[in-house]
Amino acid sequence: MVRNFRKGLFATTAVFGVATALGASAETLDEVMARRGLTQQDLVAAAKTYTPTGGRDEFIVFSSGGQSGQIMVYGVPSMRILKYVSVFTPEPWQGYGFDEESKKILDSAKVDGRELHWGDTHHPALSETNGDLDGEYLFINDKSAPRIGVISLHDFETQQIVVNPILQSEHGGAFVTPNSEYVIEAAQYPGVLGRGYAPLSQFNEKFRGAVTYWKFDRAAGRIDPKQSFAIELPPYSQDLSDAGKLDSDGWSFTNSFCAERYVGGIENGRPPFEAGCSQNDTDYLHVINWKKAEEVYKAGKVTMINDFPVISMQTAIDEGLVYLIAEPKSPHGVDVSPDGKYIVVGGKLDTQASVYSFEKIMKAVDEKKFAGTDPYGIPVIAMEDALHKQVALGLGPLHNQFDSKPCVVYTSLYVDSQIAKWDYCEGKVLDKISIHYNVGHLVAMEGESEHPAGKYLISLNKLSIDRFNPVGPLHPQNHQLIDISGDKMELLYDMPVPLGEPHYAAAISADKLKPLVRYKYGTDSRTGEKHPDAVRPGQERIERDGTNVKVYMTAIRSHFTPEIVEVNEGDTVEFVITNSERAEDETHGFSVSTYGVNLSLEPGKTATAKITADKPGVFSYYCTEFCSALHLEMTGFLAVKPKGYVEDQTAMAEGQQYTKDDYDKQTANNVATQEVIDQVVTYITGRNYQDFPEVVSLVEDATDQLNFAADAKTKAEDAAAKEDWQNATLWAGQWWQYQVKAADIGLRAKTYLDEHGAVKTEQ
Ligand code: CUK
Ligand code: CUA
Repeated sequence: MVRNFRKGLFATTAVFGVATALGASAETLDEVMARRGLTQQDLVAAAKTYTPTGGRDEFIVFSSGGQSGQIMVYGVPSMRILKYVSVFTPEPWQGYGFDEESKKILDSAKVDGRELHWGDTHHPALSETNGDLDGEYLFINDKSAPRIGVISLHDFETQQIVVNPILQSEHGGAFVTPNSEYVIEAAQYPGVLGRGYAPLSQFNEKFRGAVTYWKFDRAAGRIDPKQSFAIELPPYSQDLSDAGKLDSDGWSFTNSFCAERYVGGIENGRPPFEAGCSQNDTDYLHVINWKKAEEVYKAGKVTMINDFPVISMQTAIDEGLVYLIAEPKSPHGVDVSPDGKYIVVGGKLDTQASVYSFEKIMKAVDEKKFAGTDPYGIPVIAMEDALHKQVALGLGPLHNQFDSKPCVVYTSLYVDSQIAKWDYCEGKVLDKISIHYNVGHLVAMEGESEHPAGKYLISLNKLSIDRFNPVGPLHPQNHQLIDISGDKMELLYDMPVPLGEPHYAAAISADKLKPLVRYKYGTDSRTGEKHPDAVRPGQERIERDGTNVKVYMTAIRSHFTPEIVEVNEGDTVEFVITNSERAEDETHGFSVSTYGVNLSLEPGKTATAKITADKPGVFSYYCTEFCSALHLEMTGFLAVKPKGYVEDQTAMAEGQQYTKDDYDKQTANNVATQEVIDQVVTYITGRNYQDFPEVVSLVEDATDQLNFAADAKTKAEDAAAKEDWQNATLWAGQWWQYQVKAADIGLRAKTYLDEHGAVKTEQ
């Protein structure tokens, strides 16, 4: 074993030697190009996206996961997927919806008492400070049930889900105001506010849309429903929204696609919704003064619906909160330019994109220059009084994203399967690129902030048709990476997305994200607070209160404490487990066979698995992450005694008997192992390791393990003094286990120092 350690220590150098030798005899670049049929242009694209081993990405994308109810996180330009963050859907790997802590979040996400096991995520929004992305929080909507999820980017976990009390359907969320004061959520399909009933024949009178402004409490990192409000809107089928910024800060914009207020009914011989909702040439852009609406709400001029404050349409008209502007046929995306001066709208059934001027809109509002009112009395501003430019782009303009270059915007053309690059100030097309196929949203790096970062654009395509190896009738979607740094757009990479149908994605500079490496000891990750039942090693115990059994447990490589839990049939058992590791990435799992339990215990985290022991038997629990060489040994038994079972007092029969020889062999091995550890320690402490925070934390971890080793050593020696060779040998074995872990961490630290150019220090 000792020899193996030495091998491990020096193997790295040998491996590098071999790799170099192989490289010399490998194919040349020309040969690879010929064999794979690659062009010069392909090579340039590859060089722009290829990320060598150990390399990191410049941007991080948070893509909606559509029907999965999750969010997909990937890097740009490599397009490597890094994580799925579960929001509305249980996800076993991360224990989301399996530990009691996260079940509370999913419980609070019930709608009308109904537990929902999925969500339709469309629009992620990153939190902003002064109009720029700050990398702290992420919000996302569920279109199928009107909900918003709040994700902390400190650990990429869902912290909260709020259910909209008045909407039955939503789509125009999540969009944030420039200091994340509010998260905007607009309705989609009209309903009776409060999810009530009215006959469809009274659609015009009883059905409504609305926009909700969810107050975000930055200090708490949560939406505060008690400070949130909504504004009642006509039943126009509101669609996307965006918040104003700079010049237009304090205002928000929401479009709509069925101002016809058409109600279909194919079964009764009526033309379908699609005919009735696209009959008129225009729909309405809603222009809303949310700052003023906030004052109106605070002044109490609201109606309570399902205990939620709603500003009625009449109040909104009286107070001058809402205006309408005609927008071309069945619009979809509405996006405010980085300087806040323009609002760009794509009309799905129009070939043009329309650019509205905020200055002109304000002029009409100030001069009360209206073309009339809608059927509900809301002032309508004439399109020509608000329009800056209209530009013919192609068929099916949907969504818009802004470049770092002034006045440059990119618009997706769904029907044409193209992206148009154009100048919204001058109103001219600059370039077009074909994509494969049917693009929905598109995302440019930080393209929604006041300071877009440019460089890359991703086309989020709905269909992939024939792009990838076939996997049956259900195809992945296709995210295509486009280089936008030059005058011409350049397609770089296709990424299949096999999760759900992504709609929008948000992209941020990677250096703005500062996620945790480990939790503070004993953290309930779902609240971010200290878990009341977290224990440290040595404090583990089993407590019984009637038929409730609580197991205060720790997990560390490679054992749970306690390892045997005995309960009675019918007991409720709660395993509250703290991962007492400090080492980066040393996550343990916890499963109880046949009981449907899986926890994810990242270093420092505390989580609870709760079961009803309704089936007598002996069930193993085990760690579900391959955490060390002795991972398979990270196990234990839950013994569920049948009702009325009478104990019989037999002592534990050992499978193996140990002698003094065994003990001596083990201790000799341990002493030799210690020499190797000492060498590694000398190596590390002989270098400026304290300049490397990563290494400092590894050294702390190793020190922890060595302290455990010392403790096991004492136990072994005590047993040996009593000539109890059984326990002496077993404890000596455990002493060695801790040494192995310390050595493993020490080697990680040594490798890190070697790779990061640590220098020798004076001893
Ligand atoms: S929507 Cu799907 S492509 Cu929900 Cu933003 Cu336009
Ligand atoms: Cu812990 Cu495997």
